[in-house]
Amino acid sequence: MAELEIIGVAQSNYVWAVRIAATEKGVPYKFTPLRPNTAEVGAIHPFSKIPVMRHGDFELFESKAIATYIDRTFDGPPLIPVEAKGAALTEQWISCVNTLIDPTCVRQYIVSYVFPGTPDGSPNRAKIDAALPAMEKQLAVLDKALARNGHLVGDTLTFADMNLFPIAFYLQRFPESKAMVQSQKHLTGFIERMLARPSVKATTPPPPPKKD
Ligand SMILES: N[C@@H](CCC(=O)N[C@@H](CS)C(=O)NCC(=O)O)C(=O)O
Repeated sequence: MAELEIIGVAQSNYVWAVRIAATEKGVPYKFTPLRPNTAEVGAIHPFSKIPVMRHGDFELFESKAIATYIDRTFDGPPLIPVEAKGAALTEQWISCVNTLIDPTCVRQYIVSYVFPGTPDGSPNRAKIDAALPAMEKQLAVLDKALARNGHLVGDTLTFADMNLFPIAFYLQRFPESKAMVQSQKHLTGFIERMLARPSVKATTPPPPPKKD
């Protein structure tokens, strides 16, 4: 069988989730580090976002679609439960994280620190402060969900957990969100357990360079 190729930037939460998924599934893959909005990525993704995937002559974009393809194509532990309720709950949490939590926690809050777009490059305080009330509520929802069994769905790891983990990990890097995560013990425990997994250790992106 052709080698799977995952394309994107290692630091992207969506790329990281897909790499964790391939590793959990036990699928060897080639990682091609390419930025969004490059010709190669744009040749696969119509809006030139990452991750994109190639497997032989089959090309795919969207992280959930890529994870589903990996799950159904290769042998290995299921990333998405086969039975209807588990599959639906996995879909539910992926959709919730991608449409509600990522826009607030990553695109609004984290991006305002990392790519602030301010004249002097300082964090965009207005955008950060505006995100905080929604983030409080969102992290409390995640904590409650994780309180049941330590996973978002059932009592085993699914792609819903893999999809959430990179966001939760990055939230620990910034002051307000670090404090919020620390106040949610089930979310903190989830991050610690995920960090101990070989799939996460094998795919963790290098830390950002220290600023002077
Ligand atoms: N729904 C997409 C989201 C992908 C996405 O937004 N990727 C970001 C990086 S984390 C990106 O490519 N951003 C570049 C841009 O929007 O121009 C997925 O699940 O793959």
